[in-house]
Amino acid sequence: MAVIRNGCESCADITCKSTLEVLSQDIAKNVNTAYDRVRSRGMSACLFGSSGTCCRNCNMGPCQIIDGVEEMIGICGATADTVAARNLARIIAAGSASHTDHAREMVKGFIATAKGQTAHKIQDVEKLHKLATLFGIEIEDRDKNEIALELGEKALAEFGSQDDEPITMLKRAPAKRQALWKKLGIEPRGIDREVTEMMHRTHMGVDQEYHNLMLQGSRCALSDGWGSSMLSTELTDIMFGTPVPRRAIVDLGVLKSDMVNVTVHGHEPLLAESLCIAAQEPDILELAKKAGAKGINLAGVCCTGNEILMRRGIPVAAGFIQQEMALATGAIEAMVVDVQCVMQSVAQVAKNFHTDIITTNYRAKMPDAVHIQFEEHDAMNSAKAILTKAIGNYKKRGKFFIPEKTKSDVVVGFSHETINYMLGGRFRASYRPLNDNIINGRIRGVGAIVGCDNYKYTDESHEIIARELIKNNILVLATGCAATSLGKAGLMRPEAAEFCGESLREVCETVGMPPVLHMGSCVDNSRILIAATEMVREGGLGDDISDLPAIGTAPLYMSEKAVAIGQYFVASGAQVVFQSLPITGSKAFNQYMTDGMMETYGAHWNIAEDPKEIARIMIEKIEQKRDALGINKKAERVLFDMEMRRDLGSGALSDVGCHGVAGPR
Ligand code: SF4
Ligand code: MSK
Repeated sequence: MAVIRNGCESCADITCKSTLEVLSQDIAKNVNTAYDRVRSRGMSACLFGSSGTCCRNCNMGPCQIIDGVEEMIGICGATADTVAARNLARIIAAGSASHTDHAREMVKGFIATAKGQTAHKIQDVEKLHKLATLFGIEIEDRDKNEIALELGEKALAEFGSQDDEPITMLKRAPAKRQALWKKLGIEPRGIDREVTEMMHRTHMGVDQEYHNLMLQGSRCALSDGWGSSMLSTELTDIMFGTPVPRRAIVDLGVLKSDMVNVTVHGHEPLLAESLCIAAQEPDILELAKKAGAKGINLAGVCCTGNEILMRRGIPVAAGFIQQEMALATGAIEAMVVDVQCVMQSVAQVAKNFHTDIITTNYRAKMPDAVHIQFEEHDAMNSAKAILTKAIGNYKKRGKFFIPEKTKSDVVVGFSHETINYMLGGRFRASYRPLNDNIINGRIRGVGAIVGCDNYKYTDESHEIIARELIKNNILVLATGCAATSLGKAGLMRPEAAEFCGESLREVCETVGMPPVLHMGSCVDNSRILIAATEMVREGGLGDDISDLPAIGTAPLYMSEKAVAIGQYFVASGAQVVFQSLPITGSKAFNQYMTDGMMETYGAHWNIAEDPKEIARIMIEKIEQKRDALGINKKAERVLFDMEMRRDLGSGALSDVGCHGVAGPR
């Protein structure tokens, strides 16, 4: 029984309006949420677990280690430094493996599409040619599907490569960074190989030196960021279209009282894209009408939501922490899930209502859910079977509550290409205007807010950080559930320029863009790597990512994937700030991660709990980079004259459509 949602000692207060509205309804009185479970457990988290010093890597243990206490080292002699480093390295391996397995499915779907075996088509031929050229594939006078097939096969080979050659995408990084990785011996080879080697090196009695463990930790994370995640993002764009700015809506108010509500939750967009197509098929619409509904209302949850939001303008109902609340509306006929970030509790919440939880991937089943396997080669029939099941539930819907007024407008779809066109124009697409605006101080720098939601900290954290950053003229890039939360906060509308400092406001108003740019799902953090590389390539801001006035944060991280992302950012030269990391049980390792890594990578991890403190650190680091670049002379206030406005305005959102953004497809 769950009524007390606020005031829980182990979790932060809920401030989200739609969550509070839904949970205060009578129909939600039996819904048990993550907040309730923390409260009812009545115990705080294990200190050894939270500080990274519990080892269960062999059966002589588990061993709980206390740093500096001789009797409290492992039975095998492992110290707190070794155990904390091994544990963190395994988190990175698990996070990288998740992105990698997701990416492999996307590459296989891409190959099937190139062979004409799916309902999809190769859409972005320009990007196909660019990537094919990077992979050394001939493009002249060749059919797009033939090129795509060769590209897909070469991409797939990178997963299992046994050569000692670096993965292909690494060539996209700044030359100086590539040279550093080579010198350190951490250029990723086969993508799967780095995860396997990480798991091997953390087995009992293998690598027992934390610097050395973290070299492989970096290589493993880089194989994710510059390997699997980047491949996934790029091939998904080629197949489903590279995102362009479009308007959409987010929050629980996107559910519809007179339609069959189907939420799509998880990560791999192959399923979601197929559902989008199937939901418009005449036979499915007819079936919905027969059931008394006006049609099918698809809505996203978590990162699948971000994928279809970016490419189709399909609304997002909820981020990670709201998945139970979405069900508690009683208005959802089916929640269709695939992999990652699906709480097991959703099947229990659904039991209170007419809702089916439909698992669709053989890798991810759950007790009390219905399983309908999604077959990529028979995608339309799979998608129709899922929708038919959902339609069958519509008549069974009982009392429900949709917080209809709680929804926010957003403009999304800021791929790195869009940022290029947006500021430079389609015919002279470049990052020059962005770099120039950073150099002249109108934009002080770039802050990335990424990652999950987490019941442990206030759900306003993303918003607090973003508001501080834009107030201080820092442009914000967002991905994952952080992006959903910032959309809900109203910061992804061009009108949010009013919350910016004066000079960022001028830039946003001139271009017509929001000060917080939605760049996609959690695999799409690779877009941020590319954007950073483009800024370096454009010139004037140093010759490596570590020179840029840019920094990232995942303030409410929950998933192991976020740690892998944090480490590939750091190893790529970008500083990050997290609210916590399970490394504090080892003084030396903690010191290395939060300071010592600077010497190796020109970047390190920062830890701060309070969102305002996170923002302060981000601003301070950005100003330090500006000082080092010599661009921190007190910026004269330069008002935009007509010529400047023409320069900026000629590009962008007018070209790619932000003043006249696309609506939902
Ligand atoms: Fe204990 Fe060492 Fe085994 Fe870990 S590997 S459980 S520290 S004996
Ligand atoms: S879904 S990894 S909760 S961002 Fe990508 Fe959201 Fe974090 Fe999952």
